[in-house]
Amino acid sequence: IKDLVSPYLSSDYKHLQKNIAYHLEYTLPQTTRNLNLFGTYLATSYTVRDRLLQLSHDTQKYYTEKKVKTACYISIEYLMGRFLQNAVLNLNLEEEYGEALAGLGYGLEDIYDQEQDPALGNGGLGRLAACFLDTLATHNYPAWGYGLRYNYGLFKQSVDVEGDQVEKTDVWLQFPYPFMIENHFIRIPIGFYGSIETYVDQKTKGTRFKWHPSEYVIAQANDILIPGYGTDNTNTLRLWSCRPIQELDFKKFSLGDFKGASEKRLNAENITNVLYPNDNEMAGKELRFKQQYFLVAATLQDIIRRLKEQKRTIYELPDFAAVQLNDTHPTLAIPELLRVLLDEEMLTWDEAWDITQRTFSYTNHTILPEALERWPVKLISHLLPRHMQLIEAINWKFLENFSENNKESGKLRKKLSLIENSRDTLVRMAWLAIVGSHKVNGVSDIHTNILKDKVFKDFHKIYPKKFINVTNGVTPRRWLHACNPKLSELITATLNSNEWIYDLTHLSKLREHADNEEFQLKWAAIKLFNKKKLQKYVKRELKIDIGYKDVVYDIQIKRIHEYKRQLMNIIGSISYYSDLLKMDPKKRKEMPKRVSFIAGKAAPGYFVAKKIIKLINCVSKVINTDPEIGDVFKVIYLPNYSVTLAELLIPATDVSEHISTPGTEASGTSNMKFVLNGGLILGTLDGANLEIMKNSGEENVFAFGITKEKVDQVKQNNIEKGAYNLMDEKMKNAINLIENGTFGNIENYQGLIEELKGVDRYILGHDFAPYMEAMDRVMQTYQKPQKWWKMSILGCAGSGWLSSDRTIKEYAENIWEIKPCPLPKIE
Ligand code: 26M
Repeated sequence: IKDLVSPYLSSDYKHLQKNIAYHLEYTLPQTTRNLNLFGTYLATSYTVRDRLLQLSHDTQKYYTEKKVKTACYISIEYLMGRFLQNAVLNLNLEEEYGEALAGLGYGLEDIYDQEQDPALGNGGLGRLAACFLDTLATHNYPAWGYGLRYNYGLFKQSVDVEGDQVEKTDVWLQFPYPFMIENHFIRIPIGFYGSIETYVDQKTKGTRFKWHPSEYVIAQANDILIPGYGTDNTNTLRLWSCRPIQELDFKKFSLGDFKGASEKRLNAENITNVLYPNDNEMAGKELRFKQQYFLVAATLQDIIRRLKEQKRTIYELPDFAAVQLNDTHPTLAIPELLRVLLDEEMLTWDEAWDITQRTFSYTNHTILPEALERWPVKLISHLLPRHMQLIEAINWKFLENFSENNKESGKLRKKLSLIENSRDTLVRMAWLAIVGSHKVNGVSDIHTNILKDKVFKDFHKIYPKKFINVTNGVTPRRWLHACNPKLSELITATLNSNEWIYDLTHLSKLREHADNEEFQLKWAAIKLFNKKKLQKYVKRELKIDIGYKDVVYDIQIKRIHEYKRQLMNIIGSISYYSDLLKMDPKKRKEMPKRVSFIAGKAAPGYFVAKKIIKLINCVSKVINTDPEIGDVFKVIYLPNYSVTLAELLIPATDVSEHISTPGTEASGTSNMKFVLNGGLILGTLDGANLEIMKNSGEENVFAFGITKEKVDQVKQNNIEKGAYNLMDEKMKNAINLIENGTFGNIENYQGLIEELKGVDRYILGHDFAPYMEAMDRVMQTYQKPQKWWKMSILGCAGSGWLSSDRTIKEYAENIWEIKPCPLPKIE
């Protein structure tokens, strides 16, 4: 049968044209006689999808034959970015598609530009999941991604005339999304609410339980195929969407115990309607909890179905799938699997618990207390009564090991308990994830150490080997090869090979060119080219004229959060502006030029973050329109930050800011992307900054500020003496400018300024002077091109280990115990 379809998939450009024409005429309501850009993008995408489907079929068949163990990554978010360019590059068909489309009168770039970003994630956690999928396919690992297909992704952001963030719904499914394939054969019933039946098992005479949900919905599979770079292996990202149960589904799934009790409510809400826009903060909404259960219940049924299809027994589950929980959001998978094994597969508790622990592992991404998930026992009992019962049983059996006898161990039991008795009775999801997994990992050295010594200290004492570090990484395919084609070409030409694209350690060979003037000039010319592209974008979108030659492009792009300290950045800009104003105009004109870019969204309910955005915009307006300042200094806020915008910004950056309070940013991943693209880092001793310094050389990073060990002392001082009394004079002056109305009515910023003067939780005041001093070093260094470009090249040369390929190898070897399984090449 394969011979029937394979000729259709030839990669000759004339053939591609025929395929595109076919889809225009027969898949879309279009014709080849009146082409348009969007239609051609869709038709082109369908031809790519055809090829991926073929490869995916081959891949699944091969994995089944080889009986491989598979990694299953469960994540409530995936921030994939655009698909078409990535797929075309990974399939190595860029030339052919270029030619095919040129023949139809279109440029490849313009076709790529038609695609909108699927924004099914908030930030770092979702983007990391996307990088992992690229690596897993590229390195031929058998793997599945599981997530949710939200109808509405992360809101679109604009800024109004007052400088406030405005949110608009992201209706990404209003047009066809050609890379997502609804799989009509995979529909899974998911139950909620209901009651628990207790009965005696006739064989063993033991008590057994069965959950009878009173409501069901259907989980519908939507598959996105994930191509690897330079390989035929093609994995699947399966996104579940929720649909109401129909008469037919009842018959098919024979849900005999459904009593028709609440038929009306079945259609009342759609569980996968919207992505919660919180990042590093827990949204304690019932619907969010339903999303989490819906995701894991569908995923586990799917995994077990695939296991049984291969005629393997449930006891083999841990050798069939390694299930990674991306943060605690999918932690309900633990009681859910236990329920299936006990109540449906009729295993004993010990058997079921052993299988569960060997199947799961858990990654923590944050230590911020407000982000640690805790759900009310009341809510769980109502929605998932059997699961609550099981969580209690897990807790009880776990705490059995710690005696109640004396005061000390009583205290310990309280700390270890999965259930917290505060004002509300709450389940600590991270505790549940730790107890139910065989491995727990942090995402950078410093972060893992904090987990071991502080956040999960008591658990670390009990299970010292369970806790490991796996430092994050980023895919060099999207974050260098695709987004910075000129630099990619230069590296390939210099190293005489493109092997670095899938083995990034090859970049170390760039070290020998770091001092070479000719090479430095080529390197710098590419940066300038990318800056010009950004400068044009700013002119087109914001109608602001900025320079790009001999101007430092300084950027901070990430979600707006107090701990990330965008506020310190903008107060720094105010201070710099006020210094410039005080200068002799002649001297001012000779100052090195800088544009300071900031981008990032604020969670709609995070009022402090929204005030920070407003302040940035109001400061920007004053500075950018001040004739005294001219092009010496500009502050630009770029609305609607996205993966696609990052692909434009990162290659154009001279220096990027990663300035979180030490001990708060688990890792950060954009810092890695900047270094990879020859950007320098201005950063604190936090997250992955520290490891970048270690690998690229301390002298190649503009580091500043205290170590995390000193943070508590500074905070204490702030509380005792009042932060304002300890604050640096320059910062006081800048705050004074805000207070006297230079940037609009002070009432707009009330909460912000009070916090800074009072407690200053994120110790901006303490770090302000070193921050300004470090920025000064940046500006001074930029005046010495040979030094600057050497730092830039050495940074990149040391970034081999920042590849997610290295990260995934560690997961595969130390946690999942899976091996690459490359499809044999057919010549
Ligand atoms: C939780 C409950 C309800 C609604 C939303 C959430 C939630 C969603 C996303 C909580 C946290 C979320 O993301 C956290 C995150 O992105 N953390 C980042 O993870 C990156 C990858 O490991 C790290 O590099 C960043 O340092 C870390 O902040």
